[in-house]
Amino acid sequence: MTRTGAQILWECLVREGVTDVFGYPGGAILPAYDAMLDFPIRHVLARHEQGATHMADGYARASGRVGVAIATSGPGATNMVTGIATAMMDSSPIVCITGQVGSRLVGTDAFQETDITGITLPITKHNYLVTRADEVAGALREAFHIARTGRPGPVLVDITKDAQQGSCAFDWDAAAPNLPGYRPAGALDPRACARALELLNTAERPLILAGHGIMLAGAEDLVRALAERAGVPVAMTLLGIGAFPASHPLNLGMMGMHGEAWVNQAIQESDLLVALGMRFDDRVTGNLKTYALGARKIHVDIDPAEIDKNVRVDVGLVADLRAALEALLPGVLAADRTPWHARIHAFKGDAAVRDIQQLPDDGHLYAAHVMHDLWRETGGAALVVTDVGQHQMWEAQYYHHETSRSLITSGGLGTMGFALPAAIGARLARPDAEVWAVAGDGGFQMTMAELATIVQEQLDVKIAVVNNGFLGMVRQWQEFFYGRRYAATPLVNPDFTRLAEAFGIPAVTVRERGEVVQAVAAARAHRGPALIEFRVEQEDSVFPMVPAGASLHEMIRRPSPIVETGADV
Ligand SMILES: Cc1cc2nc3c(=O)[nH]c(=O)nc-3n(C[C@H](O)[C@H](O)[C@H](O)COP(=O)(O)OP(=O)(O)OC[C@H]3O[C@@H](n4cnc5c(N)ncnc54)[C@H](O)[C@@H]3O)c2cc1C
Ligand SMILES: Cc1ncc(C[n+]2csc(CCOP(=O)(O)OP(=O)(O)O)c2C)c(N)n1
Ligand SMILES: [Mg+2]
Repeated sequence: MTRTGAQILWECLVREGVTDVFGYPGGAILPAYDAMLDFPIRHVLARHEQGATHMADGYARASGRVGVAIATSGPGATNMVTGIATAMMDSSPIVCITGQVGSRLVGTDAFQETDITGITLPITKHNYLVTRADEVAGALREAFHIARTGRPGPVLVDITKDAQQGSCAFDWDAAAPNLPGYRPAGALDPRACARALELLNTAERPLILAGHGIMLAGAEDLVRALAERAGVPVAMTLLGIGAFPASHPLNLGMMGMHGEAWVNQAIQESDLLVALGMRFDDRVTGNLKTYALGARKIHVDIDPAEIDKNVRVDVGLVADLRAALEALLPGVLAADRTPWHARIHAFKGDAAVRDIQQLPDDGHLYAAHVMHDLWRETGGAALVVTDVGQHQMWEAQYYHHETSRSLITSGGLGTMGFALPAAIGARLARPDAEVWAVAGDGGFQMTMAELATIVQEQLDVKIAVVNNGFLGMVRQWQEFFYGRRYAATPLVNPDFTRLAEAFGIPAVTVRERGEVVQAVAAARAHRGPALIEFRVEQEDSVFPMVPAGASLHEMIRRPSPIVETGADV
């Protein structure tokens, strides 16, 4: 069967199960776009290639399937860089396809030539430069295999224009991946398993640190079984939120820089940390020299590079988490750890009265209230995609996620502009889900052109813009650590409601707490996209906070009873 390289590209995508791709055309990828029309593929036209890669990423995180983005050479390819790095840091499986100048022009500074495989080498799991039609199928099949297996991640396939135009025989089977050096998951070491069980069964104050890898492994049920059988409380990383139900009695909440005080205190007092699919990010550990000094540590991770990388552990199990837990569970003894639970409960102390939720409506609109009301009004069942900043932390604290893959957020790279496009991808992946993009006024403006994509594709994405008139998270650091010198953080914003309306999206502004529920209800009742701008307190801060580099127990607690903000004085 003879096919052009461009036809082989789509034939392979279809056989890999791809139904939706996100992209932006241009000269070097035109043969591929032309061939696309003959295949059962839905193409979503982004307004910027960064948006297309975040869409593919959101699609992957919402569904567990590989997301696909496509762009032209040169500026199209370089615009993808931020989205690729975002996916790399958070282990998200995407395949990015770029057009490249003709193979004989490579290296001549041809029009729109850029060395995208060179540029993305450190931010992809793997990448390919394909210069012949007969290499297209093999590269694509490997790309999908590498993106989705082992520790997932982004793979880029750069295809020269002549490779798209040239013809060759197409043989799917002959193009099957053959990667002898690639071992996606290691075999379990029985001695390490036995040691892990010994530590777990004899611990008095164990704690599970639940990470993103639980969802990537599809091991939510096994983690729950482990926690329940052994009575082990569960703390979550930002990206682990949703892996264990928020309402479960063993769920403590988020750990780390903006984690709850009792969670960090429990970590510091624990005698065994069981780290499952998490990578001890610095936002999680604080100062490593003082991190959980009294605790033995078991670390299960599919990537051997993560074991002993930041935190030295007593037992490292390099394996897929599902396989590891299946092996461990039969040896886990049932245990009553009530005294430990009671101790953690005591850590909570006055945290409840410090919590902003306890405050009566004092006429101010706090972002935390918005998140709380959004949670209540959506019954905790929405798929929320957040941007980066204060609103992201408030969402993590006050929207309680019961189900896996219901919070999508850029954790490792912390990419502003992520929310809106990633929500588009999530909505396409899960058309039945109620999808909310929650963005700050700063980050929203980085990718707000994707409102046009939402309208063109007729997608039902609800949007909450949390407008505090600041690059809030940076302002908070300036307030705490730079003597309130607000260098380049105040924002003069457009009128977000009129902006949305210009795109054809209905919008309202909410200024008071009493209006939040009604606005959310109206947005939910509307079929199609809707935007709510929340004008929140301008100089509010996220608490608790472990200052960068401080020990986990040295938190700046929520002031009691409440933050006096600039507007109050
Ligand atoms: C403004 C801001 C503030 C933040 N504050 C906090 C905070 O307070 N607390 C917090 O927790 N985070 C915070 N973060 C996020 C933080 O930077 C990290 O992104 C996050 O902690 C990483 O979580 P993780 O280790 O669970 O996930 P990832 O970084 O995605 O790591 C997943 C791990 O799972 C492993 N894995 C993948 N697949 C499998 C498998 N099948 N089996 C076994 N293992 C697997 C991977 O190898 C990897 O080691 C913040 C981010 C921002 C932007
Ligand atoms: C692309 C990018 N540039 C800069 C930053 C640094 N940064 C982190 S949070 C933040 C402020 C975000 O402001 P906004 O979107 O208004 O959200 P808020 O913190 O006010 O909720 C900035 C500038 C970043 N994370 N990403
Ligand atoms: Mg802001």
